[in-house]
Formats: sequence, structure tokens, C-alpha cells
Amino acid sequence: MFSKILIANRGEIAVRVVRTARRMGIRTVAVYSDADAGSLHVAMADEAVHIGASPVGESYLRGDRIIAAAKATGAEAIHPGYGFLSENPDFVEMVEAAGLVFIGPSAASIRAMGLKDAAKRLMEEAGVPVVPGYHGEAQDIVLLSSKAREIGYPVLIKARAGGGGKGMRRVDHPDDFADALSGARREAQAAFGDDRVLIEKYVEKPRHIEVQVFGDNFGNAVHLFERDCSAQRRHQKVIEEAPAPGMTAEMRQAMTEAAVTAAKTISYSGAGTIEFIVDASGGLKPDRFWFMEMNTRLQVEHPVTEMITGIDLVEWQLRVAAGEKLPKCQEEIAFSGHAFEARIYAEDPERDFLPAIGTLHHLEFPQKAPAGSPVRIETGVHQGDTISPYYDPMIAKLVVHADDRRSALDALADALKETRIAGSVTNVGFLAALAQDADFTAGDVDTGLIGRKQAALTAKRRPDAGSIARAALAASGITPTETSPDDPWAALAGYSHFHPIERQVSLHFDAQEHAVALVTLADNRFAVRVDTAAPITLSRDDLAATALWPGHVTVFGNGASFTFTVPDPFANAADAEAGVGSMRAPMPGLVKLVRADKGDTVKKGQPLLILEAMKMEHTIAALHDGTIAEIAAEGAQVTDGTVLVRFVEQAGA
Ligand code: MV4
Repeated sequence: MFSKILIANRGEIAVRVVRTARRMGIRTVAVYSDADAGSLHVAMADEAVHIGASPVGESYLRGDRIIAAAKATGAEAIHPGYGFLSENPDFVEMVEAAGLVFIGPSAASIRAMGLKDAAKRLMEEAGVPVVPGYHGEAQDIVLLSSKAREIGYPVLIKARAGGGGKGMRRVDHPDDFADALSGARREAQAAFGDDRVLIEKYVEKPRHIEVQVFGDNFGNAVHLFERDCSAQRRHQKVIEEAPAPGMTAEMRQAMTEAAVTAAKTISYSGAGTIEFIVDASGGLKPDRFWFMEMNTRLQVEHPVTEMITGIDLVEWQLRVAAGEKLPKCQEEIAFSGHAFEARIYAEDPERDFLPAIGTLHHLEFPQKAPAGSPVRIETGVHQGDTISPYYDPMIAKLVVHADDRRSALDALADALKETRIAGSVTNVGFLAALAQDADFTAGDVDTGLIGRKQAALTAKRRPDAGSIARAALAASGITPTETSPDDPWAALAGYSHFHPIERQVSLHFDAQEHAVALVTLADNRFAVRVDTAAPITLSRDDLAATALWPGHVTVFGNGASFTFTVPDPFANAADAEAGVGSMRAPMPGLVKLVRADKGDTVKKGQPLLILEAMKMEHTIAALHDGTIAEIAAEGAQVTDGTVLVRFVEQAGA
């Protein structure tokens, strides 16, 4: 076995690989960019080497620097994780030429699966079912349109170099073929520098079911059952599960056998995934699945397979790469129960999932689902970290396992409801809604489900009076435990029998202001009146599901979180004034350029200033129409939460 490996990746997968390596007594070397100097994967590894600036092209994609780091630290092998250089055959050859081991398949295996049309031809020859279609070299339009007729409409035109849905066009009628073809070619050329396409029969109600395979360098290959990744949004997986709902013994037998054939055909070594498209319009049938592509790496969603099989896939990767045989033969591999993985992202479901940036001021995950089943959190960040714009904005993967699908789904929903993140907007509420969706719960999931139900799954929720009251209690400065006498708020928080002190707190949610009055009662309780509603009695315990962060307070409950803007008594006067219509810095940075003046009338979406943060420029645009009362000065250094722009208060706002 290796004594030291280098991990050519970042974030949760780098942390994940360190964990298994450590358990096996293998030392680890992390690599990192400027933006990642203080990140978790660097802290977790035994050693770390700086490899360049924040953009991936200057760091995590620099194979030469990564190999030099491995040589300099005496690492014997390189684990690529997923993404970045993990499926780059030229990198594999560079690693091997440097006398190091690539923890993954051979360059030849990666190349065999790299071009989708060639991979499909190869699989067809090996007897693996592929979607009826044309995967040939000739590309003239007359030939392609006659192939489309032969296949039968509707057809799908796909980029041969493709993946991720780019360069894909569904065509329902021969009259639309020429336009669709030129559109697909243009997109394919732009995305991959290759405008060649393939034509396939369009599969209705598609499901994405993939099979985990593993090979070694002695010609052995096994499968570790299937995962269902049909819950996707614009080709981004959202929730994955294993096994696939509704899978029959017959279908599983056919799919896993095809997957092992695929792996053996290319003498595959290491962890791989055979992705199939399944026509679920008539339930799962053994003659309704087709090979789509092979991912020649460990996948993001590998933990659901680990949960149902009890096998550590990273351990297997290390053993196989070190020249050992597969630790188990097929008959020794079984699965039990059901697992789900939800991908928690810094993104805004209400704004069509726009990626978000921000500082994770509060980051809290449940250790266990209320029913007692384990919750596994895979994350590469800790509280206080900033979500940088350079990399994938995934915050964590939440993985649950239980005896059956129903219990696992309950555990997933419960765990999401107990996940508390403040400082950046996240998709946690959306994930909780999806986990409770009737079709998803019934296992009736196809790749179009999220798109069809997006409005309901992302419906904006408004805080109830109880949430507003809890937010006000937190914002008022009352702490979870009784204050000490030298606390400036002690006198106010204390109970006074003769002079009940009423405190006023103003909170804003979106454009709406809430006036809250708090009175301290006996026994550490508080009467909280929201606007004109009847007072609600709260205790210090009600602060548990709240988080205070610069200029804001976030309250959590039942799968939703509400973030309010709040005047901060400790911030400067301008900040304290700022309420509705103020825009704050989402991360610490430098005000690089200011394009509006005090007194200007601006339109929603108009760029107001540029904030340089994490060595990247962010345009801060007006959130709504209005007149500027105050705007940050050019050259100002700001922390996150600092008010950058304040609007003149409008009557009725
Ligand atoms: C298809 C298809 C229907 N028919 N192929 C999308 C990305 C690429 N990996 C394959 N994709 C599809 N190929 C045929 N012949 C529908 C999709 C598809 C899809 C597939 C898997 C997961 C999500 C998807 C979402 C939309 C379309």
C-alpha cells in the first residue's frame, strides 16, 4: 500500500479522501489555490502545497504543478477526486511518466469512453443495449435527416463530444430537422470545439439509472448495484438514491450484467459508473434501458452506494491502484436498506437557482435524524468560510440510510429541517419540499419532475408571527443564557416588576417592515407583540433555532428559514439607520468602482458599484427602483454586512 498520496482536488471530496487514507494509515498531501489557503481540506491533510491563483486554470487544472507537488513531497500516487483532471487522459500519462500512480483507470479506458459516439459503437459491439440511433462519422445533412426518418420521430440530436445536455435538440417533425441541426451544431462547436452530432430515438419519460462498477488490474470487474439520479434540474443532480425505486430483480440483473460487460470490454480498473437512460413510461422493463455514457471516476453521489453496501469505495480505489485484487467477489457484495443524498448548494431557488456567494456565518447539521438513523455529512467548509465564486457552490452533501425507502425519505426530510445555514441563501428549503413531494415520495421520478413542479417546490414562503417574534427576540440582544450584570443589555433584559420595559425592534423581510415590541416577564420569558397581533410569549429556548449575523437575523423552522434585515446596535450610525432598501456587502471586499451618486434616481437592476472580493469583481445592481440616499465610497474596504447602498425611504415602503 502507498504510504503517502496527493489529492488533486478541493472541497468535500478532498476531505472525503483524506478521511479514508487516514484510517488506512496513509499520509496525505493537499494542494490549494489562493482562495483555499484557509479551507478545510488543507487543514485536514498532513501537508499542503500551494499551486497557484484562485481560477481553476491557474491551480486545480495545472497538472504540471500538481505533479511537481507530488514529487516534492514524496507522494507516490495522485487521487484526482471528481471534476478537474479526473477524466483527462493526458494528465494520466503525465502522472505515469513522472513515475507516479494515478488512482483511477488507464488513459486508454478514459479515451475509449471520452467520445460519446465511439463509446456507443464500442458498447453496441460488446452487446450492451444502446438507444437506437446513428453514431457514425459521416455528417452531411442529407444523410443525417434520412437517418432521423429511419429511426423515427421524435429524435434527439446530440453533440458527440457532449454531456450535460449541451448541443442537444429534440425534434418532433422532419420539417424542423434542419433548424434543430444547425442549432445543435452551433452549440456543440461553442461548447466543445466539435460540431459533429449523433441522432437518437427520443426516449419518453426518461429516468437516469446508473450502475457502480469496479475493476482491478487482474481482469476482474464487479458491480455494486444501481443508483437513481433522475431528480435533476438542468442536468444538475439534486437528490440521488440507491437502490432505484421500483427496480425489479429481472431489470437489475439485466442492467448490472450489461454494466459489468461494459467495464470488462475496456479492461476497466478502479471505480466507474455506467449511466443508462430508462424509458419509465410503462414502469421498469428489462428491455427499456440503454447505455448513455461511462463516467471513468468516482462520482459525487458515490456515498449512497457506500451506505447500502457497507463498502468504502475510496478504500477500494486505493487498494486497486496499489496493485491489490478487488477486496470482494460479486457473490460477497450485497445491499441492505435505502439511502438518499441531497446536494446542499449556495443558490437561490426563488431566483431560478442563481448561484449565491456569502459567508457561512452559521452552519449546523444534524448528527442523527430524529428517528435515529445515521446522517452522514460530506462537506469541505466550516462555519465562517466564504462561498467563493471560483468553484462549484456546493456547501455539503447530506446522506441518510434507513431500512426502507419510506423511512429513509422521512430521515432525509427531518435532517433537512434540522440543517441550519445562515449568511448565504441556500436550496435547503427546496430540497425539503422535494423530499416531501407526492410523486417523489411515491418513487415516480423522471428527469422532468423538478421542471414541471418548480413553481410549487420553490414557492416563496412568508414568515408567520411566531417566526418574526423569534427573530425580534434574537435581534433585541437577548442571549440564550441569562446575561451577566456587566452586559450592557443586562438592565434591559432583566425583569422589573415595577417598570416593565418595552423595547422596540424593527425588522425587515423583503420590502416589508415589522414593528415588534418586547416586554420582559418573570422566569426568563418575554411577551413579544408583532405589529398589531396579540403578544406571543417566548423564552430563551426559542433562540435555539435562530442565528444573528452582521446586519441580519435568520430564523429556522420546519424546513424553512427566514432572513430579516435588522438594524445592528453595534454597527455604525449609517448602518443602524439602514433598513429596507439598503444593500449590504455579501462578502468582505474592496469597493472598486462606484457608478451612481447620492441623490440619483436608479432603476431596478442598474449596476451601482463593483465590489472586488476574493480577487474577483462582483457587480452590485439596484434591488429595486429608487433614489440613493447614501452610497459607499470608491476605495472603501468593507466587511460583509456593511451597507453599500441606502435608498431614500419611500412613503409606504
Ligand atoms: C436522452 C434523452 C431522451 N432520449 N437521449 C441529457 C444529458 C445526457 N447525458 C443525456 N440526456 C438525455 N438523453 C435520448 N435518446 C433525455 C435526456 C435527458 C436527461 C437524461 C438523463 C438525466 C436527465 C435528463 C434531463 C433531460 C434530458
